[in-house]
Amino acid sequence: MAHIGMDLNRFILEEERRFARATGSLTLALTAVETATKIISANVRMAGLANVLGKAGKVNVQGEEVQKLDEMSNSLLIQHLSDSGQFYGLASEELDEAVFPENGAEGRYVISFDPLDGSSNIDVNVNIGTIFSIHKVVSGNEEDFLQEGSLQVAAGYVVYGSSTMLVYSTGRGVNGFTLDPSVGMFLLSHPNIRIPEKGGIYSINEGNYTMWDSRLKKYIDTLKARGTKARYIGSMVADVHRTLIKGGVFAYPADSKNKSGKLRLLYEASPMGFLIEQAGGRATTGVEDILKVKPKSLHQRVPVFLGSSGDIGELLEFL
Ligand code: AHM
Ligand code: MG
Repeated sequence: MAHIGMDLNRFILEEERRFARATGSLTLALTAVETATKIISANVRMAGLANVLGKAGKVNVQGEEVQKLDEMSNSLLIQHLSDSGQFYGLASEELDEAVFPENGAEGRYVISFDPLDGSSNIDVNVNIGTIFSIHKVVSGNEEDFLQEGSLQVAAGYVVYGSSTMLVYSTGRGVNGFTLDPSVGMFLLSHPNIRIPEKGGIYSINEGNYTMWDSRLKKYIDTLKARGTKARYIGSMVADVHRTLIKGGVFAYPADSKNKSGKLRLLYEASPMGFLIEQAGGRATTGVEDILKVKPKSLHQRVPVFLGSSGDIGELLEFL
């Protein structure tokens, strides 16, 4: 039985054991994500120092060239996920095209990920994160990445915040693990996360207000008139993490400049939508459920509205 403090590896193993036909492949796949994100976390914690030490000729104290944190995170994930042999293909927000690792030919899964989301926040010491989404291999080509979000076998994120947390779901609820840096292990800290049915917070970049549709303006004006709290970090992982725990609405809508919004379906909208819905909330483009959108391309963008079911229900009445 899961209990507070249980380590992530044991938790994943026990979850997979419940399936009679489980092969252990998903466990190995998730463990590769865990290992890579632990290393990314260690690098994020060193980021300020690495930048300072790296300023002189971009070489750090060990004489190595200082790599940008988002490039480093991307390389680490590609290396560890490829090495695991569990992934037939990888798609990264940082790469134009999908990668099909040599030793992944027998891999049962494809994974899409945003290696370091919220990268504009790196330099100002604000929370950032990694997001991932896993689907089964069905056709053995790029089409495998273009499956609906509802078909994800697992999705999750790691938030590099005041502590590092890994939150994931395999379709049986959402669980959160906090990294204990003294032993280097993720330990169960937030079992069975449920998003409140109604929250008192809205999260949107209001700098874009003049470019919004009048119906969205009216909705946000209504929340303001009611005295609803506004919180916007500008890192989706951190904003969604807060929404998951405290409830409310997170939105990145389409506007007159960005007709499909900013966030990517595969790397951001779909995995976060999966988690929010697994926790009892709702995720929509304003027109249809995010998890029902059939992706057309790897880097497709969609408008995103997600959060407490009560709040999203009200928002949809305005839209
Ligand atoms: P990134 O993947 O390049 O970091 O961009 C995505 C980020 C999200 O984390 C966040 O929700 C959004 O961009 C913030 O955008 P804006 O600065 O336009 O509000
Ligand atoms: Mg991103």
